[in-house]
Amino acid sequence: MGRKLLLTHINEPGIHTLEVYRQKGGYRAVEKVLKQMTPDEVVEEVKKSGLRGRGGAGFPTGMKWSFLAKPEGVPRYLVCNGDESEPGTFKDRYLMTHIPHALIEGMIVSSYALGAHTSYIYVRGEMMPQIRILERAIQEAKAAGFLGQNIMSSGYNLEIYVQPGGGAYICGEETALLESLEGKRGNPRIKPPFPAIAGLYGCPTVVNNVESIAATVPIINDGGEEYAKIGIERSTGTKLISASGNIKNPGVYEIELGLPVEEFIYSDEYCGGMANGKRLKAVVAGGSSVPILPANLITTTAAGTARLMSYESLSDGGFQTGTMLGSGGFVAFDEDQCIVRNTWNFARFYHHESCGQCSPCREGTGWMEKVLHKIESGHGAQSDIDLLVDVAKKIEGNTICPLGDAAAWPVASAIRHFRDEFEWHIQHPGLAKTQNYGLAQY
Ligand code: L3W
Ligand code: SF4
Repeated sequence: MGRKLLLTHINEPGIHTLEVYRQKGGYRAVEKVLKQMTPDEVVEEVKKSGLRGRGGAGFPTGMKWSFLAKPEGVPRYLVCNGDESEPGTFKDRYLMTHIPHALIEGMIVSSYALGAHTSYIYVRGEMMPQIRILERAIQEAKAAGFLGQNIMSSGYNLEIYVQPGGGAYICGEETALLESLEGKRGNPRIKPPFPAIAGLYGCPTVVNNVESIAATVPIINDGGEEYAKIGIERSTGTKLISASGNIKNPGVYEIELGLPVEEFIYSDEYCGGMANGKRLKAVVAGGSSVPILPANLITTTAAGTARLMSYESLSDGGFQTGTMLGSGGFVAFDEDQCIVRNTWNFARFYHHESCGQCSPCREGTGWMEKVLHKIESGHGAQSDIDLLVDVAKKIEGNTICPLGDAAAWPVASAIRHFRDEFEWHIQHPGLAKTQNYGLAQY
């Protein structure tokens, strides 16, 4: 059994309540930081842990915290990004639903480390049950003296507010989220300046994912060095993976980083193998924003070694043969799934969610959706494949925020690895409407 740090007590009846959470050792990290540690010592511990952002980019959390500007007399903010909208990703919702105090405790620890006295949890607007659960957890924590004025007689004050999201995927991009939190349309800002310098209301702000913030609790309880012993290379600790698609056991799993991908897919402890005796065809390992890989490349790296669930191993070989851990949205496709249709589905999503500020993304996502639909519906031409590659290339790296890249990579990688299937669709327009290409021709 892999080690669990976040989901250890997930099956404990009543763990969503303060009472049971405390019985299981909850709020020890708050006591420890407020009574025994300075804010800088907390930052140092998180740096030692090697924790990397769990929302998708994998940026070192301790380093992000140490970038926070501290001008005299200017408030600093911690904003938790709970806008989880990445297709294939549902681990933050799981954590907030079942063990909300893990997030609230992490918010207190992190806010203290950053010197924030007002912090926000921005939760995807559709997640009303989770918003209510968090509000209840905040009330409980406040009644128990873990929030408010002079927490545990430490002189530290903190209020946490839950803000329902604006209803768009782009509001999960950190600067769009800050715009939305300020009451404006969620349009991404140009970076730099990064939020650490000019964030919410122009003040220094750290934006961290739900899972990253919750991870600070075991880091403080056990120490950063202990946390760093788990995992592999620069991928330390555990990671929540949302597993879905044609597997036997879809769900949220906590893995030790470094677990072989093959074991994750086929072990009964995790996905349990492919459903209905089908064969694996492809995997999207980190949510819809990352390159798709065929079965052989998801289990083996460019160097011929076993591919591991880690930031480094999943991206081994770059975008030619690798993908990304991203937000840990692991979607497995079996031999019956149509790659062209799936790619069109993703493209439709990104076109719909593009905020429209930059031309390559606004126009390019629209073109990709149209051309993919043309191929999928049996009206494609051979030249459409190169057109798609060309449009994807023109988007990549030329936009304000990562949504442009996120729209381009799935298309470019699907064509790179499954070009035959796109060609087959074009050459068999009648068949393509009713049959899938399957694995037969590989
Ligand atoms: C100060 C510097 N701060 C970087 C900070 C920056 C941000 C973090 C990472 O996109 C990815 C995206 C999606 N001074 C700094 C600095 N920072 N340099 O570090 O920044 P960045 O730009 O690498 O990424 P990002 O804008 O945070 C996130 C991918 O995640 N993704 C999306 C997932 C969506 C969800 C969801 O729905 N919950 O997780 C999945 O793969 O494509 O590449 O904080 O400020 N010099
Ligand atoms: Fe908006 Fe797309 Fe530009 Fe991001 S890349 S700012 S979503 S138009």
